[in-house]
Amino acid sequence: MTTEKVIIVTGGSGLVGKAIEWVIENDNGRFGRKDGEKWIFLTKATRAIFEKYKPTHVIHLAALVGGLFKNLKYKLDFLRDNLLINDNVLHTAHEYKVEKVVSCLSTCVFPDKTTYPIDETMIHNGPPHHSNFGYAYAKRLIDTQNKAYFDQFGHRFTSVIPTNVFGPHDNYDLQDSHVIPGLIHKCYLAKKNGTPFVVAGTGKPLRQFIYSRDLAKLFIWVLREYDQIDPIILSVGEKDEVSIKDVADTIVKYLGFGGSYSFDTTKADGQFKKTASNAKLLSYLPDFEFTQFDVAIQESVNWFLENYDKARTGNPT
Ligand code: GFB
Repeated sequence: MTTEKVIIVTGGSGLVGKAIEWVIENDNGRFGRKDGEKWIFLTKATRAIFEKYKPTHVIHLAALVGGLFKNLKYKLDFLRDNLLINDNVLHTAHEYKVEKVVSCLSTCVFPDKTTYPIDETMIHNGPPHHSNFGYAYAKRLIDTQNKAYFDQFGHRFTSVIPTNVFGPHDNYDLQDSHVIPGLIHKCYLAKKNGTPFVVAGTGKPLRQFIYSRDLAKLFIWVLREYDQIDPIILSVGEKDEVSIKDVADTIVKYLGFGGSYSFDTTKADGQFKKTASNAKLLSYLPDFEFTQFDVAIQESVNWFLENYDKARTGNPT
C-alpha cells in the first residue's frame, strides 16, 4: 500500500505558487492532481505547519523577490532574508524527515562574466551580476545546502533554476515588480490616464521568459520524477530570447495602447543577458510544450484587467 504524499508549498500565494495550484486543480493531463497526493498551499511555513501536516514533500517558493530596481536598493535584505528563510525551511524539513524538497533559484544566480549558453554546471563559476548579488548568493547557497544535507544525512533536497517568470497573480508594484508586470501596469495606467508610456532603460537587454503555468507543470514533474540533487534549468529555448523592447511592444499590442511610448535611458538596464540552455530539461521532457510568448502575455494582460482590484498593484492611483 503506497503511503500518501503530503506536499506543502511554501510561498503558495505568490506567482508560481498560484500557478502550481491552478495546474493541480485544472490540468487533466500528466501534471494535474494524482491519487495519493495531498497538496497544501501556504503563505507562511513554520515549524507549526510541519507539525500540523507532517509533509513528505516540500516545494519551497517562499522568498524575498523583486525586479531589478528593488534588487538594486535592498541587496543586504535580499541576502539576509533569503538566507534565513531557506535555512528555516530546509532545516525544519530535515528535522521532520521530509523525503524531498524542491527549492526555487533563478538564472540571475549564474556568473555575469561567462560563456553562453549558460548551463547548470556553471552555477558557482564566479560572481553574479552586481545588480542582484544579494539575492543571487543566497539562492546559490541553496545548492550548497542541498549537497551538504545529502552528504551528511542522505536527504534528497534539490533545486530548479527558472528564467524570468511571469503570469497571473504577479506583483504589479510599479517600483518593486519585475519587468513584465511592471510594464503591464504602467501601460494600463498610461492608457487610462492618457499619459505617456515610458519604459525604463534602452529596451535592448535580452531575456528568456517562462510562463508561470508552464513552470508550474515542470515543478510538479520535478517533484514527482526528477531524482538528482544537482539543479536543473527550467526555461524556454535560447531562440525564444526576446528584448525588453519586444516585451513592451507585445504589451502595447494586447492593451491596445495608442499613445506616446518612449524609453528612459537614464534608468538602469541591469544585466544585458543571461542566456540559458534548457538542454538538460529537454533530455528528460523532449516534447514539453511551452505556451507561445504572445499567448502568455495576452492571458497575463487579461488576468490583470479582470483582477485589477484584487491584484498586488501597490495601490497607485
Ligand atoms: O524583470 P527585471 O526587473 O529583472 O527586468 P532582471 C529588468 C529589465 O527590464 C531591465 C527593464 O533591463 C530594465 O531596464 N525594464 C524596463 C524594467 N521597464 C521596467 C519596469 O518598469 N520595471 C522593471 N523591473 N524593469 C532580476 C533579478 O533581474 O531577475 C532578480 O534582479 C530575479 O533577482 C529576476 O532574478 C528574475 O531580469 O534584470
